[in-house]
Amino acid sequence: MKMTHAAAFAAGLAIATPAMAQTTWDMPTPYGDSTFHTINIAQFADEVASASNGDLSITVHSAGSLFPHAEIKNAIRSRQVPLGEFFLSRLSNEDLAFGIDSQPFVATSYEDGEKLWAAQRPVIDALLAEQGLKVLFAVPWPAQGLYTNGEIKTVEDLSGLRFRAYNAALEEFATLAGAAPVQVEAPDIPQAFATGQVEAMITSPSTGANSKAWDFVTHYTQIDAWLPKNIVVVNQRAFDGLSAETQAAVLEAAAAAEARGWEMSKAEAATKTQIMADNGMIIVSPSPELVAGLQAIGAEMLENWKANASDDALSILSAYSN
Ligand code: PCA
Repeated sequence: MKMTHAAAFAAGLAIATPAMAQTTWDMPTPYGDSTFHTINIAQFADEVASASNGDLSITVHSAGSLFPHAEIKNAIRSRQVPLGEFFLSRLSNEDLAFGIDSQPFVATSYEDGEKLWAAQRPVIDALLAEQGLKVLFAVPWPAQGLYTNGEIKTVEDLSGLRFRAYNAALEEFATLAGAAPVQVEAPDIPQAFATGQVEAMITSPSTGANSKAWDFVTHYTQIDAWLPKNIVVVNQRAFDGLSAETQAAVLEAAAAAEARGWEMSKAEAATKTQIMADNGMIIVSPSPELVAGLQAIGAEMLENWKANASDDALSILSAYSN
Protein backbone atom coordinates (compact mmCIF):
# COMPACT_ATOMS: atom_id res chain seq x y z
CA MET A 1 0.00 0.00 0.00
CA LYS A 2 2.71 2.38 1.03
CA MET A 3 4.64 1.88 -2.24
CA THR A 4 1.56 2.45 -4.34
CA HIS A 5 0.84 5.55 -2.37
CA ALA A 6 4.35 6.90 -2.88
CA ALA A 7 4.28 6.11 -6.57
CA ALA A 8 0.92 7.82 -6.98
CA PHE A 9 2.21 10.80 -5.05
CA ALA A 10 5.34 11.02 -7.22
CA ALA A 11 3.29 10.74 -10.40
CA GLY A 12 0.97 13.46 -9.17
CA LEU A 13 3.92 15.72 -8.44
CA ALA A 14 5.37 15.19 -11.88
CA ILE A 15 2.10 16.30 -13.43
CA ALA A 16 1.52 19.16 -11.04
CA THR A 17 4.93 20.85 -11.28
CA PRO A 18 6.57 22.24 -14.40
CA ALA A 19 9.45 20.31 -15.95
CA MET A 20 12.54 20.53 -13.77
CA ALA A 21 15.58 22.36 -15.20
CA GLN A 22 17.53 19.83 -17.24
CA THR A 23 20.59 21.99 -17.77
CA THR A 24 22.08 24.57 -15.43
CA TRP A 25 24.59 27.05 -16.82
CA ASP A 26 26.88 29.27 -14.77
CA MET A 27 27.38 32.75 -16.22
CA PRO A 28 30.23 34.91 -14.91
CA THR A 29 30.35 38.70 -15.26
CA PRO A 30 33.02 41.10 -13.91
CA TYR A 31 30.39 43.65 -12.84
CA GLY A 32 28.39 43.96 -9.62
CA ASP A 33 24.70 43.23 -9.03
CA SER A 34 23.61 46.88 -9.14
CA THR A 35 25.18 47.45 -12.57
CA PHE A 36 22.49 47.78 -15.25
CA HIS A 37 24.30 45.23 -17.42
CA THR A 38 24.01 42.68 -14.60
CA ILE A 39 20.33 43.51 -14.09
CA ASN A 40 19.87 43.00 -17.83
CA ILE A 41 21.60 39.61 -17.95
CA ALA A 42 19.63 38.48 -14.87
CA GLN A 43 16.47 39.23 -16.83
CA PHE A 44 17.95 37.43 -19.85
CA ALA A 45 18.48 34.39 -17.60
CA ASP A 46 14.86 34.58 -16.37
CA GLU A 47 13.55 34.80 -19.90
CA VAL A 48 15.62 31.84 -21.05
CA ALA A 49 14.29 29.78 -18.14
CA SER A 50 10.66 30.59 -18.90
CA ALA A 51 10.92 30.43 -22.70
CA SER A 52 12.65 27.05 -22.48
CA ASN A 53 10.04 25.79 -19.97
CA GLY A 54 12.77 25.33 -17.42
CA ASP A 55 14.92 23.26 -19.76
CA LEU A 56 17.82 25.70 -19.33
CA SER A 57 18.48 27.59 -16.13
CA ILE A 58 21.26 30.21 -16.07
CA THR A 59 22.89 31.35 -12.81
CA VAL A 60 24.62 34.75 -12.99
CA HIS A 61 27.82 35.10 -10.91
CA SER A 62 28.54 38.82 -10.53
CA ALA A 63 31.54 40.99 -9.61
CA GLY A 64 34.16 38.55 -10.88
CA SER A 65 33.17 36.01 -8.20
CA LEU A 66 33.47 32.95 -10.45
CA PHE A 67 36.38 34.02 -12.69
CA PRO A 68 38.46 37.19 -12.71
CA HIS A 69 37.63 39.45 -15.65
CA ALA A 70 40.81 38.61 -17.53
CA GLU A 71 39.94 34.90 -17.52
CA ILE A 72 36.26 34.94 -18.47
CA LYS A 73 36.70 34.69 -22.25
CA ASN A 74 39.12 31.78 -22.04
CA ALA A 75 36.95 30.06 -19.43
CA ILE A 76 34.11 30.07 -21.97
CA ARG A 77 36.44 28.94 -24.72
CA SER A 78 37.68 25.98 -22.68
CA ARG A 79 34.13 25.16 -21.51
CA GLN A 80 34.87 25.76 -17.86
CA VAL A 81 31.69 27.81 -18.18
CA PRO A 82 29.27 27.69 -21.13
CA LEU A 83 28.71 31.45 -21.37
CA GLY A 84 29.67 34.75 -19.82
CA GLU A 85 29.92 38.51 -20.11
CA PHE A 86 33.03 40.68 -20.43
CA PHE A 87 34.22 44.06 -21.69
CA LEU A 88 34.63 43.65 -25.44
CA SER A 89 37.59 46.00 -25.95
CA ARG A 90 39.68 44.03 -23.47
CA LEU A 91 40.27 41.63 -26.37
CA SER A 92 42.00 44.31 -28.44
CA ASN A 93 45.37 42.65 -27.72
CA GLU A 94 44.10 39.76 -29.91
CA ASP A 95 42.84 41.99 -32.72
CA LEU A 96 42.27 45.73 -32.76
CA ALA A 97 38.80 45.06 -34.25
CA PHE A 98 37.65 44.30 -30.70
CA GLY A 99 38.70 47.74 -29.48
CA ILE A 100 37.28 50.21 -31.99
CA ASP A 101 34.43 51.14 -29.60
CA SER A 102 36.99 52.36 -27.06
CA GLN A 103 38.77 54.75 -29.40
CA PRO A 104 38.06 58.32 -28.27
CA PHE A 105 35.56 60.35 -30.32
CA VAL A 106 34.97 57.71 -33.02
CA ALA A 107 31.36 57.06 -31.89
CA THR A 108 30.04 59.15 -29.02
CA SER A 109 26.24 59.04 -29.49
CA TYR A 110 23.94 56.02 -29.26
CA GLU A 111 23.06 56.47 -32.92
CA ASP A 112 26.71 56.28 -33.94
CA GLY A 113 27.28 53.51 -31.42
CA GLU A 114 24.59 51.43 -33.11
CA LYS A 115 26.11 52.10 -36.52
CA LEU A 116 29.52 51.12 -35.22
CA TRP A 117 28.21 47.89 -33.69
CA ALA A 118 26.46 47.00 -36.97
CA ALA A 119 29.79 47.48 -38.77
CA GLN A 120 31.76 45.68 -36.07
CA ARG A 121 29.50 42.70 -35.44
CA PRO A 122 30.28 40.57 -38.54
CA VAL A 123 34.01 40.92 -37.87
CA ILE A 124 33.62 40.12 -34.16
CA ASP A 125 31.34 37.17 -34.98
CA ALA A 126 33.99 35.73 -37.31
CA LEU A 127 36.94 36.33 -34.98
CA LEU A 128 35.17 34.71 -32.04
CA ALA A 129 33.82 31.85 -34.19
CA GLU A 130 37.45 30.91 -34.90
CA GLN A 131 37.73 30.32 -31.15
CA GLY A 132 34.53 28.26 -30.96
CA LEU A 133 32.59 31.18 -29.48
CA LYS A 134 29.21 32.53 -30.51
CA VAL A 135 28.14 36.13 -29.89
CA LEU A 136 24.75 36.46 -28.19
CA PHE A 137 24.52 40.23 -27.71
CA ALA A 138 26.38 43.42 -26.86
CA VAL A 139 25.29 46.47 -24.87
CA PRO A 140 27.12 49.81 -24.52
CA TRP A 141 27.96 51.64 -21.34
CA PRO A 142 26.86 55.29 -21.28
CA ALA A 143 29.37 57.76 -22.72
CA GLN A 144 32.58 57.94 -20.75
CA GLY A 145 33.38 61.03 -18.67
CA LEU A 146 36.19 62.33 -16.51
CA TYR A 147 36.36 62.09 -12.68
CA THR A 148 38.83 64.30 -10.86
CA ASN A 149 39.49 66.28 -7.73
CA GLY A 150 39.20 69.89 -8.80
CA GLU A 151 38.33 71.15 -12.23
CA ILE A 152 40.33 70.04 -15.26
CA LYS A 153 40.61 72.96 -17.67
CA THR A 154 43.19 71.58 -20.08
CA VAL A 155 44.83 68.23 -20.79
CA GLU A 156 47.91 69.53 -19.00
CA ASP A 157 45.92 69.44 -15.74
CA LEU A 158 45.90 65.62 -16.01
CA SER A 159 49.67 65.48 -16.07
CA GLY A 160 51.16 63.29 -13.36
CA LEU A 161 47.85 61.96 -12.04
CA ARG A 162 47.56 58.28 -11.14
CA PHE A 163 44.82 57.35 -13.54
CA ARG A 164 42.55 54.33 -13.30
CA ALA A 165 42.38 52.34 -16.57
CA TYR A 166 40.23 49.39 -17.68
CA ASN A 167 41.78 48.48 -21.04
CA ALA A 168 44.75 49.13 -23.29
CA ALA A 169 43.12 52.09 -25.06
CA LEU A 170 42.54 53.91 -21.79
CA GLU A 171 46.13 53.17 -20.77
CA GLU A 172 47.33 54.72 -24.01
CA PHE A 173 45.00 57.68 -23.47
CA ALA A 174 46.26 58.29 -19.94
CA THR A 175 49.87 57.99 -21.04
CA LEU A 176 49.38 60.47 -23.89
CA ALA A 177 47.77 62.85 -21.39
CA GLY A 178 50.90 62.62 -19.25
CA ALA A 179 49.09 60.65 -16.53
CA ALA A 180 50.14 57.32 -15.01
CA PRO A 181 47.69 54.49 -15.84
CA VAL A 182 46.83 51.82 -13.26
CA GLN A 183 44.57 48.90 -14.17
CA VAL A 184 41.71 48.51 -11.69
CA GLU A 185 38.54 46.40 -12.09
CA ALA A 186 35.22 48.23 -11.64
CA PRO A 187 34.28 46.60 -8.28
CA ASP A 188 37.69 47.66 -6.88
CA ILE A 189 37.38 51.38 -7.75
CA PRO A 190 36.35 52.69 -4.28
CA GLN A 191 39.23 50.81 -2.65
CA ALA A 192 41.73 52.01 -5.26
CA PHE A 193 40.79 55.65 -4.61
CA ALA A 194 40.62 55.18 -0.84
CA THR A 195 44.16 53.81 -0.75
CA GLY A 196 45.55 56.44 -3.13
CA GLN A 197 46.39 53.86 -5.80
CA VAL A 198 44.52 56.10 -8.25
CA GLU A 199 43.28 59.70 -8.13
CA ALA A 200 41.36 60.17 -11.41
CA MET A 201 39.43 58.05 -13.88
CA ILE A 202 37.35 57.94 -17.03
CA THR A 203 34.19 55.85 -16.89
CA SER A 204 30.42 56.09 -17.31
CA PRO A 205 28.01 57.79 -14.88
CA SER A 206 26.78 54.23 -14.17
CA THR A 207 30.10 53.10 -12.80
CA GLY A 208 30.70 56.51 -11.21
CA ALA A 209 27.42 56.40 -9.29
CA ASN A 210 27.71 52.69 -8.46
CA SER A 211 31.16 53.30 -6.99
CA LYS A 212 29.92 56.37 -5.06
CA ALA A 213 32.45 58.59 -6.80
CA TRP A 214 31.42 61.51 -4.53
CA ASP A 215 33.30 59.79 -1.73
CA PHE A 216 36.62 60.36 -3.48
CA VAL A 217 36.35 63.00 -6.27
CA THR A 218 34.69 66.39 -6.58
CA HIS A 219 34.21 66.89 -10.35
CA TYR A 220 32.61 65.01 -13.20
CA THR A 221 33.45 66.46 -16.63
CA GLN A 222 31.11 65.33 -19.39
CA ILE A 223 33.60 64.67 -22.14
CA ASP A 224 31.35 61.91 -23.61
CA ALA A 225 34.35 60.38 -25.28
CA TRP A 226 33.28 56.84 -26.30
CA LEU A 227 30.63 54.15 -25.71
CA PRO A 228 32.45 50.92 -24.91
CA LYS A 229 30.45 47.69 -24.91
CA ASN A 230 29.99 44.58 -22.85
CA ILE A 231 29.50 41.40 -24.85
CA VAL A 232 27.79 38.14 -23.93
CA VAL A 233 29.29 35.08 -25.56
CA VAL A 234 28.39 31.37 -25.48
CA ASN A 235 30.59 28.38 -26.24
CA GLN A 236 29.39 27.09 -29.63
CA ARG A 237 29.56 23.42 -28.61
CA ALA A 238 27.61 24.10 -25.44
CA PHE A 239 25.02 25.94 -27.52
CA ASP A 240 24.89 23.08 -30.05
CA GLY A 241 24.20 20.68 -27.19
CA LEU A 242 20.87 22.37 -26.48
CA SER A 243 17.62 21.23 -28.09
CA ALA A 244 16.47 23.24 -31.12
CA GLU A 245 13.67 24.75 -29.01
CA THR A 246 16.04 25.82 -26.27
CA GLN A 247 18.51 27.25 -28.78
CA ALA A 248 15.66 29.34 -30.22
CA ALA A 249 14.69 30.45 -26.70
CA VAL A 250 18.28 31.59 -26.03
CA LEU A 251 18.54 33.52 -29.29
CA GLU A 252 15.19 35.17 -28.76
CA ALA A 253 16.06 36.20 -25.20
CA ALA A 254 19.44 37.45 -26.45
CA ALA A 255 17.85 39.70 -29.09
CA ALA A 256 15.46 41.05 -26.46
CA ALA A 257 18.35 41.63 -24.03
CA GLU A 258 20.32 43.57 -26.62
CA ALA A 259 17.37 45.87 -27.40
CA ARG A 260 16.51 46.30 -23.71
CA GLY A 261 20.14 46.86 -22.72
CA TRP A 262 20.63 49.73 -25.17
CA GLU A 263 17.50 51.42 -23.78
CA MET A 264 18.67 50.87 -20.20
CA SER A 265 22.02 52.41 -21.10
CA LYS A 266 20.36 55.51 -22.56
CA ALA A 267 18.27 55.98 -19.40
CA GLU A 268 21.31 55.44 -17.16
CA ALA A 269 23.28 58.32 -18.61
CA ALA A 270 20.82 60.90 -17.27
CA THR A 271 19.68 59.21 -14.04
CA LYS A 272 23.17 58.34 -12.82
CA THR A 273 24.56 61.79 -13.64
CA GLN A 274 21.69 63.23 -11.58
CA ILE A 275 22.52 60.90 -8.68
CA MET A 276 26.11 62.16 -8.73
CA ALA A 277 24.87 65.77 -8.70
CA ASP A 278 22.44 64.97 -5.86
CA ASN A 279 25.38 63.66 -3.88
CA GLY A 280 27.27 66.90 -4.26
CA MET A 281 29.47 66.26 -7.26
CA ILE A 282 30.08 69.20 -9.56
CA ILE A 283 29.01 68.29 -13.08
CA VAL A 284 30.83 70.35 -15.69
CA SER A 285 30.99 70.69 -19.45
CA PRO A 286 34.54 70.55 -20.79
CA SER A 287 36.23 73.81 -21.78
CA PRO A 288 36.98 74.26 -25.51
CA GLU A 289 40.70 73.93 -24.64
CA LEU A 290 40.12 70.61 -22.90
CA VAL A 291 38.00 69.31 -25.79
CA ALA A 292 40.69 70.32 -28.31
CA GLY A 293 43.41 68.63 -26.26
CA LEU A 294 41.39 65.43 -25.82
CA GLN A 295 40.56 65.35 -29.51
CA ALA A 296 44.23 65.68 -30.40
CA ILE A 297 44.95 62.63 -28.20
CA GLY A 298 42.07 60.78 -29.86
CA ALA A 299 43.40 61.61 -33.33
CA GLU A 300 46.86 60.32 -32.42
CA MET A 301 45.35 57.14 -30.96
CA LEU A 302 43.30 56.53 -34.09
CA GLU A 303 46.41 56.91 -36.26
CA ASN A 304 48.16 54.32 -34.09
CA TRP A 305 45.11 52.08 -34.28
CA LYS A 306 44.96 52.29 -38.08
CA ALA A 307 48.68 51.66 -38.43
CA ASN A 308 48.38 48.40 -36.48
CA ALA A 309 44.87 47.23 -37.42
CA SER A 310 44.12 44.12 -39.49
CA ASP A 311 42.33 44.51 -42.81
CA ASP A 312 39.16 43.22 -41.15
CA ALA A 313 39.49 45.81 -38.41
CA LEU A 314 40.02 48.55 -40.98
CA SER A 315 36.93 47.34 -42.85
CA ILE A 316 34.86 48.16 -39.74
CA LEU A 317 35.99 51.76 -39.87
CA SER A 318 35.24 52.12 -43.58
CA ALA A 319 31.82 50.44 -43.23
CA TYR A 320 31.08 52.74 -40.29
CA SER A 321 32.17 55.91 -42.11
CA ASN A 322 30.01 55.14 -45.17
N1 PCA B 1 32.21 50.99 -16.67
C1 PCA B 1 33.16 49.90 -16.73
C2 PCA B 1 33.54 49.82 -18.17
C3 PCA B 1 33.09 51.07 -18.81
C4 PCA B 1 32.18 51.68 -17.82
O1 PCA B 1 31.46 52.64 -18.02
C5 PCA B 1 34.37 50.20 -15.91
O2 PCA B 1 34.58 51.34 -15.53
O3 PCA B 1 35.16 49.28 -15.70
